[in-house]
This record gives sequence, structure tokens and C-alpha cells, in this order.
Amino acid sequence: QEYTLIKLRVQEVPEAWSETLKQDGKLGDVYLVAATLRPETMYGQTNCFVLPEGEYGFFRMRDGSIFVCSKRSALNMLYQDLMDKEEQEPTCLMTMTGQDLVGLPLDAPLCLYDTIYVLPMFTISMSKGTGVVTSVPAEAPDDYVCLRDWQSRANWREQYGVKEEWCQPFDVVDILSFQGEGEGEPSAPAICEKMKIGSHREKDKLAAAKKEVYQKGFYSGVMKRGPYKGQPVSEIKTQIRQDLMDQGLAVPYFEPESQVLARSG
Ligand code: ZZB
Repeated sequence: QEYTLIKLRVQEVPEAWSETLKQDGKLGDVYLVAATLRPETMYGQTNCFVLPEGEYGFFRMRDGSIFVCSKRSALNMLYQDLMDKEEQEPTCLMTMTGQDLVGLPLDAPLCLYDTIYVLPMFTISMSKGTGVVTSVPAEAPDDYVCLRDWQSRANWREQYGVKEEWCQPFDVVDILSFQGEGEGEPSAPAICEKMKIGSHREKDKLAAAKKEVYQKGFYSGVMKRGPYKGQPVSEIKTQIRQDLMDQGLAVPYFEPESQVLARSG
């Protein structure tokens, strides 16, 4: 499975972490890296998600920057030449839980918001991608319902230390238009309301919604934003991916077939 890793730059690294992360007295850029199959939707990012109880390592990359991701994905990156090969294993500078990352301010590529924040998501799988998910509520049902959960549930916010200003101001940003039925409307909110999905813990319903939205986005979506505005997703998807990589905002990432198979059982 070939993913695109989107680099979400941490705008302010907490003081307490910076000593540990410095190299020769200098602190390089720190990125949460999110695996996606939908690089063309990055205009619609509103936040980033991590698993509160998940373990995330801070790994030194070959170019001196630091990637925050699961240990399993870091090992894949080592084999994919993103890290120094002389090391036998990824250089992990420190480990944090997802809960420790909640509230970090990020700079996300192509995103219309200048700053987005890290929020918890309870359904992330640590054995897929990097364990970091970038959120596009217009086209991803899981993201829509999870962001809505944080916006609407004060008791959850209190329990997980989520501030209102990290989720409340972030309206859905629509990215695609469609011909015919549901024209112009973002797909994910419409299908989630139709299926009456109550919270992002409703995994089965969300899996069904995701399947439907995926097909629709790829086969009948037309870009509403950016330089490829007006062009069909199916024609420009690889170009947007290439543009992001050329600008240093993303890197390719492969998940070996054995890991994909292990997931589906
Ligand atoms: C942005 C995005 C925009 C995504 C969209 C989807 C959609 P798949 O097909 O099952 O491989 N994702 C990535 N890693 C994880 C994880 N560890 N746990 C849970 N979800 C994860 O799914 C790949 C997609 O699942 C990725 O692409 C990511 O969300 C999420 F408009 O990134 B996506 C209809 C989906 N739309």
C-alpha cells in the first residue's frame, strides 16, 4: 500500500522537550507525520488526530528533522531510506503518549487555517500508517464525527483536557464539488447525518459511510480549491502528491503487504 506522508510542523515545541530533541545545540523542525491516500483533500484539513493511549516516538530523520509517529512505522521509514542507514534501528529521541501531544499547534500543508491542533481519536489503529491521522471532515466520515464530538461534548473535553479553542472555531472546509445528486455539498457530513451516526465510536456505521464516500470522491469529485480548481480528482491526484513532495511538504511511505494482510486477518 502506497501512502503519502503529510508533514504537519509543530509550531511551538514545548520548552520541556527541546533539550532532549536538540542536536549540536540546535532544534530542527519537528513534524507529526500523517499517512493518507487522499493528498488532494489537504485543503480541507481542520485538525490532526492521535490515539490518547498510543505510543509515539520522536525519530531523527536523515535531513536532521524529527518525525513523530509509531515505532512500527519508523522502522518502515528506516528501510525506505528516510533515516540514516548506518544505524541498525530508528534513532528514537523520546517517547510520548498521544494524550501528551493533544493541543500542540501545527502548520499543515495546503490547509486554509494557519494553525490547527492535535485532538484525540479513540478509533485510531496503531498498526496502520503512522498512528497520526490528519483530519478532513468534508470528505472523511470518521473525521467529521470525531471533530463534532469534541465540538459538542463539554464532558469529553474536560476529561481529555481539550480546550474549546482547539476544536470549536474549525468549520468544515469543502474541497470538492460533484455533479448531480448532492451537488456542491461536502460528502461526509451529509452521509453521517443521513445515517444518524451518534459518535465516532460507532465503527461499523462509519466504515460503511467511508466506503461510499471514497468511491464518490475519486470518481466524481472535481477540485474546488487550489491551482487545479475545476479539474477532476482522478486526473490530478498524482500531480498534487508530486507537488507536495517537490515542495518538501510530504514524503512517500509504503506499508509492506505482510502488514496490510496482518490487519485484515
Ligand atoms: C486524509 C483523508 C481525507 C483520509 C479523506 C480519508 C478521506 P485506508 O483506506 O483504510 O488505508 N488513517 C490513516 N491512518 C490511520 C490509522 N492508523 N487509524 C485510523 N485511520 C487512519 O484508510 C486510509 C485513511 O484512513 C487515511 O486517509 C486516513 O485518513 C485514515 F477525505 O487522510 B485519510 C472516505 C475517506 N476520506
